[in-house]
Amino acid sequence: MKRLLARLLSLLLIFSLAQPMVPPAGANQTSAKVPVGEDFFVDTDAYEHGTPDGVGNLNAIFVGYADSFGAANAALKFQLGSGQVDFNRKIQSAYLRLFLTQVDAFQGKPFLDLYAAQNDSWTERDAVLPQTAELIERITESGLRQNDWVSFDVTDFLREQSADKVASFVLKGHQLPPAGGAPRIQVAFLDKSSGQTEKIPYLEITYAPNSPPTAISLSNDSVPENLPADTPVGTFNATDPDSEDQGKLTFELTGNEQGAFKLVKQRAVHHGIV
Ligand SMILES: [Ca+2]
Ligand SMILES: [Ca+2]
Repeated sequence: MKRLLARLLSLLLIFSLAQPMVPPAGANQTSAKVPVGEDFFVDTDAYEHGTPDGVGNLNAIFVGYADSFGAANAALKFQLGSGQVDFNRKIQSAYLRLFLTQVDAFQGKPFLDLYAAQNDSWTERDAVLPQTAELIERITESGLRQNDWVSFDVTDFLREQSADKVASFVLKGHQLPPAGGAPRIQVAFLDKSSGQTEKIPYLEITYAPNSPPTAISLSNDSVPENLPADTPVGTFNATDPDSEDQGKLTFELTGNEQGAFKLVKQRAVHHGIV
């Protein structure tokens, strides 16, 4: 009787110490910052590396309408593979951020339209705008300030890039001048060729917090004495609130120095059998 009690206590101890393990891959990292990989703009000409913006910055990308150059439109591409973004985790939010070095509102009000692009095969060297897909967001003049960041919510589009792991965007402003005058209604931000790494476009991705597993249970936690070795005792079960961890929980036994119990069939599923 005493031995049985001791064994039961031992089993309870093991149960209390058996912890479901979650995959460690980048689990502690709450966000990722991805700098732009390709960027250019076109107006009457094409600018792989940008151009002077007239307020002290070289390598600027222009978007909008200027009397001397017509409509300027830009494209940006971000590489999301090679450890940049973990698509196995739930992406809570993603923002495209631009630091505006210049905002011109002469004879009109600038705005920025951000479009998705499905074609990722373009290069800044070719400087041909990829075809635009859906309009993701328009930011009007009140949201455009010189020497400040502007942020576009690209969460849904970024989640859709888990297959090809490349995100392409097109930025457009006014395509035609307002009636009369010589308008300059445009913004500028820095091409990656500027080398100003703190101010070039980037994506900021925030992952959903990872919660610990819940509802840990053992189907049976008592066993008669003197049974043959390897007699099954019970089955562990646990659930995890994070969708990316579904089907990936494993268990391990701790506090089992004497080897009285072992886990068999430890699989990358919810079940471990003591
Ligand atoms: Ca460039
Ligand atoms: Ca893509």
